[in-house]
Amino acid sequence: MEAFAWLLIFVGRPNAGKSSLIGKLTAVNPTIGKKPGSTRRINEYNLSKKFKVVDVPGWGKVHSRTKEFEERVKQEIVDYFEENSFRIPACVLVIDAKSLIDVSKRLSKKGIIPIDQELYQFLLSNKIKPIVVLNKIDKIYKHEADQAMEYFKDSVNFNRLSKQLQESFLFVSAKRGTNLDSLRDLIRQRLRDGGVEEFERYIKLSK
Ligand SMILES: Nc1nc2c(ncn2[C@@H]2O[C@H](COP(=O)(O)OP(=O)(O)OP(=O)(O)O)[C@@H](O)[C@H]2O)c(=O)[nH]1
Ligand SMILES: [Mg+2]
Repeated sequence: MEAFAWLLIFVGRPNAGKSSLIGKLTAVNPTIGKKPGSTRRINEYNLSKKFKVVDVPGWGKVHSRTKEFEERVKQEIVDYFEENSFRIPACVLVIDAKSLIDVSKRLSKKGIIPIDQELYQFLLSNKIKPIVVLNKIDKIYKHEADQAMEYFKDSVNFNRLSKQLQESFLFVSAKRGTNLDSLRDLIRQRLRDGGVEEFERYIKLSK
């Protein structure tokens, strides 16, 4: 049987920058790609014998892939979280700030719950306290980033969240390195809260 390990997970839509952030914050180098769908399966990387960082494929539509592929990936992710939620002290929901507004507004007009919000609720329902990062802020103006953040917070009923969850939303740029120290600190805080502070040292800005 596989030895027990704690998990730090990065999830989000295709192309949001999950693999890039893992590359910046840990010693592992996952595949990064220009096109959505670069990460094809759930990849677990050992940071130590008892601690892994998990790079998850994008949740949602990838143009070059079939509907069946998308559904299979979603099911794998759902199963993975349901099986492992008890050993996930920290989980980062990565959102592409630029596409958030475009996509979300279009969908919510049609009465469809946008994917990033759906994912957030899904994580909460699995007793996970997500850290939300709006990534790629180097690509947009500050007022657009603020607007995207407000929009996201509204759609997940920010005011009703616990104080700890409310303090777990931040802007970052994996590309420029903006605010990655704050992200690192939040992840470390979650590890401390989960009683696994011995793994804090694996979360550092190494590149
Ligand atoms: N401008 C900009 N580009 C970024 C940033 N973070 C990631 N990217 C780029 O976005 C693209 C996707 O990055 P990945 O890290 O592969 O994204 P992912 O979420 O792992 O994607 P999938 O595995 O396909 O779900 C790459 O071209 C990255 O270089 C950022 O902060 N700013
Ligand atoms: Mg990836």
